[in-house]
Amino acid sequence: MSFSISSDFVAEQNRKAEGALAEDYAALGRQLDRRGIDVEAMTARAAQFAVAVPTWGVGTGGTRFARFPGPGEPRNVFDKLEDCGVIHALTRVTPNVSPHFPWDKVSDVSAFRQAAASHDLGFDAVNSNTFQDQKDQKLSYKFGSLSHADKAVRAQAIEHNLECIDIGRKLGSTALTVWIADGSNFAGQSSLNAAFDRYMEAMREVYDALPKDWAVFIEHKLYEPAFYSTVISDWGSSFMAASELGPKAKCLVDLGHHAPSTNIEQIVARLIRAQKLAGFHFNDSKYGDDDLDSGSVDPFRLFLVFNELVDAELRSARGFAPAYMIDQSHNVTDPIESLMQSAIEIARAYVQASLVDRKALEAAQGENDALGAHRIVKQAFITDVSPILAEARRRKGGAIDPIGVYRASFYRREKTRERPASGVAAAGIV
Ligand code: PSV
Ligand code: MN
Repeated sequence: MSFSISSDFVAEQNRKAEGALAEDYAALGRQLDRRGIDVEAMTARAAQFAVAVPTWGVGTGGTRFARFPGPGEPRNVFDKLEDCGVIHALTRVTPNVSPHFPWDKVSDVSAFRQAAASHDLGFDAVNSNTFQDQKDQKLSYKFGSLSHADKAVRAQAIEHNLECIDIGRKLGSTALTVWIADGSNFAGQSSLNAAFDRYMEAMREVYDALPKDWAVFIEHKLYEPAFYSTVISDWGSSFMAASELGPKAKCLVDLGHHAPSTNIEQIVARLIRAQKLAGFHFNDSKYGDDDLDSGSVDPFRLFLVFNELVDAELRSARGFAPAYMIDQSHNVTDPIESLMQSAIEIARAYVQASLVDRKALEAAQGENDALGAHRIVKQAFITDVSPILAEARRRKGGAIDPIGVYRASFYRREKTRERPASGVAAAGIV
């Protein structure tokens, strides 16, 4: 029998924290009431918020220098789902997982789907991987995949994406996220235009194979692993590609994939306007694509992104239905703890952004009251909405203090016994 955290254990732990939460919730309710905000309405918003967890995020990540495996890491996709299930059971904010293929490839897709359901999990976008060579792969992606100079390599990469759609269909997913590592390391190595044209030709085939209710999410990234040029380097290239492909193609924003100090919330606003915002890979960073925990470096930026998202939601912006997913690499923490903390921080930004007095903001903007407008936004950001988040979790059967309960359960210690180290696990845990 594999160890799991029982709902009785969560309830027992919650009992110790319920009194304090009730007091804090009431106090916050009075504070918001003075601002004309109904705390119950905010708790209802928190309760319906969801962000998907990446299956690759529950294994310990690594850098190009080293990977330091953690104890009790998942050994296969079923272990990964079990860990994702814990994250959802305690936070109640991560009902879906985003799988990555071939890392998550299994011979029996329905067993994969059933295992997810047994942990109360569904599926968000499926991710293809043509940025690595797999064992027994015929042609190499060393010099690119969908934009490779050789048509045969492009065909192989297209085939892989079609297979991802096929698996995703069986899982109940409705979107494919395509990130390619294609690019060049030397000026002159690759024709900037021809590579993009080849990419478009290949993506056309992927696009044409999308089922009726599916979308393809194009994920841009400025650099890495290519260090001179990247084929889909920025939201301009992604937008150009998505626009040419058609309405089912949209642009996915990974927060770590921009030049330092890029105004990401403005990109988000533009993509919303163009009805091309696919969704997000949330993470945080200080320098590059650091894949740190969401909200751990720049929570204000995360809030400002949600300020645009909530604004679009509340004014029912056309075509607005973004997919929220986490994409992080956990090198020095327990991945389950990092993902729980991150999901909570993302939900926090959503609720904080929901507090913005939008009528007052519009008035201040109209009057060119720069500081007044800023204070309205800032007031929402500095409001501690923790009691709302905790109360939403409690009402949904989650933990008031997810990380505290997780630690008290000794889940990791139990998994360390159940999952002896193989010494080969990697981010993809193939
Ligand atoms: C690339 O850096 C990326 O953000 C893409 O989303 C990949 O699928 C993911 O990381 C995992 O390598
Ligand atoms: Mn990503």
